[in-house]
Amino acid sequence: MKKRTQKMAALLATVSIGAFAISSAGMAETLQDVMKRRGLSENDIMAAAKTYTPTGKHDEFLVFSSGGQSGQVIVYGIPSMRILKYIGVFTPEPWQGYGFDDESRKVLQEGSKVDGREVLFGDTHHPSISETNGDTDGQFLFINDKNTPRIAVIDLKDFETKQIVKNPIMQSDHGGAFVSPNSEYVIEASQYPAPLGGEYVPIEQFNEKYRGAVTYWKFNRTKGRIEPENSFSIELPPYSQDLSDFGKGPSDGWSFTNSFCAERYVGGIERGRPPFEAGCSAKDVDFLHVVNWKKAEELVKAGKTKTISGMKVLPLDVAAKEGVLFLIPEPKSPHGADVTPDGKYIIVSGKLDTHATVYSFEKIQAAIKAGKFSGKDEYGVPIIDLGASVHKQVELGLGPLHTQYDSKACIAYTSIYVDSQVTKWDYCEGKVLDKLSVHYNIGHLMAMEGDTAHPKGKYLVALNKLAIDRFAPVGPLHPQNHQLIDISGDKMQLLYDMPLPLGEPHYAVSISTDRLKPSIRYPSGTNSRTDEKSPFGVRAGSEHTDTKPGRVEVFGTVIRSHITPEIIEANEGDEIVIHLTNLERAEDETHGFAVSKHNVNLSLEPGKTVSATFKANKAGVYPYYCTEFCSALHLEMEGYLLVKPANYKASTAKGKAGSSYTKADYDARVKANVETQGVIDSVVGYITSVNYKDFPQAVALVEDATDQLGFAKSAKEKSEDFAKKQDWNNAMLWAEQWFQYQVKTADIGLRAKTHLEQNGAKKVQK
Ligand code: K7E
Ligand code: CUA
Repeated sequence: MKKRTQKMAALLATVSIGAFAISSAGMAETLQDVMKRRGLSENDIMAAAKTYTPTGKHDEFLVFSSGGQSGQVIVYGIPSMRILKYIGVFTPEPWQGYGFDDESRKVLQEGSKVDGREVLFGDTHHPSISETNGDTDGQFLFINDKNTPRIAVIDLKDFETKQIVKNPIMQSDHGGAFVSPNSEYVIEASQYPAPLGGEYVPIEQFNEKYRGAVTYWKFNRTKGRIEPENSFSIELPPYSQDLSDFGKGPSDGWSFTNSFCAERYVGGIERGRPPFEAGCSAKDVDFLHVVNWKKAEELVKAGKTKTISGMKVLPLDVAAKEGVLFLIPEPKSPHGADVTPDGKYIIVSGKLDTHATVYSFEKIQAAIKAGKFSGKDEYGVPIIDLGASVHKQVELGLGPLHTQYDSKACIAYTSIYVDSQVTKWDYCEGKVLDKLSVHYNIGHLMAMEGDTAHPKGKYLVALNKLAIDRFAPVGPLHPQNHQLIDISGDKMQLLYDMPLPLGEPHYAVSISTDRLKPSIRYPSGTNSRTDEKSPFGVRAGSEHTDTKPGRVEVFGTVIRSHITPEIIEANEGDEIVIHLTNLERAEDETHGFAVSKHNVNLSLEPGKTVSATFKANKAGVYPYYCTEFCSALHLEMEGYLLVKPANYKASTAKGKAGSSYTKADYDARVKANVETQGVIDSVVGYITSVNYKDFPQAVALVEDATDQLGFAKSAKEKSEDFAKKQDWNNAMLWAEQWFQYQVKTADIGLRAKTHLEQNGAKKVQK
């Protein structure tokens, strides 16, 4: 017993000598020595200095990257390139309990149940942050799934997926998710033409019956949800629509979607036909779709739509006739349509052309107004003359793809796929300014807030398709490679290679960290997937279990370091429903909950209520436990699910569980507790002797410590009550629980003390 108290005192002592220990170590090598030993140049050191982020310092920008086929979103910081989180979106993610608790499974299943099948992966391509006046506002994140056309809504208050909407008319998508300047709509354009609504039509009727489409999903910002009933689509010709962007400023109210395979070619290698790749690139131009979505919105309101699979669709002939849809030729098999920050231009690059084309919105409007069309396509859509709408065409390199913008006026960066380069250029003057080689075969690229009305410049990330020789080999499947580039000067400088172990990430978006205001806890008893109070949340002391024939329903809680209840009894074949509420208020005090040999794994962040429903299909003894190392007694955060066989008769055999204790044990425990209180008092003495109230982090820790001390007090009272009744067993056990709360108090107190010492707390006059 005494030993534990001594340990605590030793712990306290290490805190105060820690600073000395650090300064005495590592004196031997100089910076030059390290550079020599590791073969680093001065340029390397400069790059390191520009990215290295010391302990405790935060990144200037956060990035939300597509996780590709992993169906997740990857969150990392810039300039450190440290990964902070994977957000489960279209795929179950066990650590976050995503797809394992009933609440999140509902979100996932709403999006993953497709015509009776369950699709548990997503090919995520383009994330997009909600915008206000064309600038990212940090409230919501959207991302599309190309394979099973869907859009997910992630709330950036807690970085959790809240909603997945399936597109009922498309069979694949690509041109999403991108938001209108005030996030009224999230756009999603189809990729591979197919009959709208998903019916079967022979491929020979491709031109007549196969179609593309673009969907405008109505977003309700107050509710934080997409409203399918207020959303609409526009039917498009069966060209392979590709990427989309919304206009802003002067072009607000319009959207732009490029396309490839305007040839409408259908391959069939096995039938002796040349492949898709030959037929889809045979002609010199494809079409940029120019859409007046505000006008489309009016026509939808006026009832000019037909309904396909529950979706309001503006028919192609109506869109063509009513001035909603126009086409402009674009050279050759383009990829990417990116509106400039001022909304005056749209840049499209041809994968098989060395040029980027800068379209002028003003010229496009003039041509439309004057009715100056070079003709119509087969579906009656007016075609605007390329020459009449172009501002500049600039030769950038082999295989230009995507474009992002700088904080400096007229400066753009375009990814050059075949050359594996980034080209920096001036789209106003049509001049190339700089080129930087990357490794290898860059796809998208991303500048800080580089697709908004006010890009931040500073850094650029190259999202490369191949990693080849950049990292230590880890087998035939290579990591992805995001390369960080400094764009603050005239010349671009490569700073850092980050391997990403999830892929393939197509696009990423960034935001100034200070624009994000995520919460650190939920109001107690919250269903985080609906943002509402859970009907299953309980407070401390009102935990209970409802048992009915065939069903056991537990309303429990978790808090350092126990789960209530600790024993759950059921019969073989019962349905078991466990609702748990995390009673913690303290930051980062997440508990987990897993049941032996069952597919149950929950994550309970402070305040959250989650539920698990499963079948106890086999009799046995199943330990359950907390999966997060939450406290010193985390391993003891455990319990038993006891599943009795059918027709089980209680055994008459005598049994015993645990040890028994005497008065001497109790007295020794109490004596040790009193000494521990002395240690706690000294920590409290230090904290209250400094200006801890000026440190919000310390204040939060002190609040938590005060909570724990309150629990210690009530355990102490219980032990004293049992002592009065000379029930030494229970008296000793409650005295031990009293000690456990003291340990938690001391642990938190020491954390506060360290924080205060490291952040320069000052003595105050009492
Ligand atoms: Cu891979 Cu935007 Cu889907 Cu280009 S996309 S690279
Ligand atoms: Cu709670 Cu470990």
